[in-house]
Amino acid sequence: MSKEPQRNLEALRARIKEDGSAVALQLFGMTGHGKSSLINSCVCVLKNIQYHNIAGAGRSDGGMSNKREEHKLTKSLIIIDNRGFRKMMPQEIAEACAQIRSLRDIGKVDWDKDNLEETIRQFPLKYQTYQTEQHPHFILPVLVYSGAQTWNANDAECMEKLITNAYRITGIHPVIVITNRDNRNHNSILERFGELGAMRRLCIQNYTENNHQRTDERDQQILEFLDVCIREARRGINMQEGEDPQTRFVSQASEQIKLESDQLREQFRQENDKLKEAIKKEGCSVS
Ligand SMILES: Nc1nc2c(ncn2[C@@H]2O[C@H](COP(=O)(O)OP(=O)(O)OP(=O)(O)O)[C@@H](O)[C@H]2O)c(=O)[nH]1
Ligand SMILES: [Mg+2]
Repeated sequence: MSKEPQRNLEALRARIKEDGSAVALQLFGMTGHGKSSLINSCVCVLKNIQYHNIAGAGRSDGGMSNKREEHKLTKSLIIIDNRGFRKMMPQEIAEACAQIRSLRDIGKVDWDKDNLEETIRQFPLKYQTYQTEQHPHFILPVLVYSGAQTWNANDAECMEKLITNAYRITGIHPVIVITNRDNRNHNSILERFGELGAMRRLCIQNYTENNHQRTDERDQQILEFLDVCIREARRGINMQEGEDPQTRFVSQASEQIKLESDQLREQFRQENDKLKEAIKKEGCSVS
């Protein structure tokens, strides 16, 4: 191989490693779409080391990710694995918003639970971190979708909700990663995300347990993904310049509390309607 492409790869790798912006790449996506594999790929390519399944990608015992787990990529860049969405119900979207708003700890993720209590518990704790130098990294949402999947109307609706919410919170669109680039579906999925307004979209072939032979082409895809993420995060950080981080956090936390309490109210209303219906069937009247 000519030395030129290799030099380009090295330059790209060095640029990413030298960047000092405190950024957390927060992964989202349906279960089994390649989030943990993306982390494995980033670690081995960026550190230029042998592939290891450090993020616990698709184990044969079915034990896929059920928690948020941080992996350090450089001195200032981290990537956070996530539990995969199951159906992208409203609760799952609300929980994703809480993560993007820095209102959740690393650890177990429960998409189905009503988490208003957790938001209220986290609010003062995270608020305090803004009074120290330890305040959270800029969170860049990254949405992972498999190019081997067939796109359907439900997917479109759910993905749009996530993209819109992430944009409202961070001021930038999530970065979209289409995995399984070898699958011929990937181009049409790329277009669908474009129709939803996502600006930064990349197709990659992850390194996996069955296929982790390093190639320059695949290394390049991963490094370009990280480079795009850093540039997008910097854009987001610049947009927030001049805003007081603490005030911004309070406003975001208040929005989250409103979102979760509206959802709870709607849930109670539906349960109440069901109850009234059941009582009516029994022949009693309810006011
Ligand atoms: N061919 C191919 N397989 C992939 C790719 N990415 C992931 N896989 C495979 O897809 C399966 C699921 O990948 P994971 O990385 O565990 O998916 P995940 O999104 O972390 O899943 P959850 O943890 O359940 O949310 C594994 O068997 C991977 O080897 C890819 O780009 N190409
Ligand atoms: Mg996983």
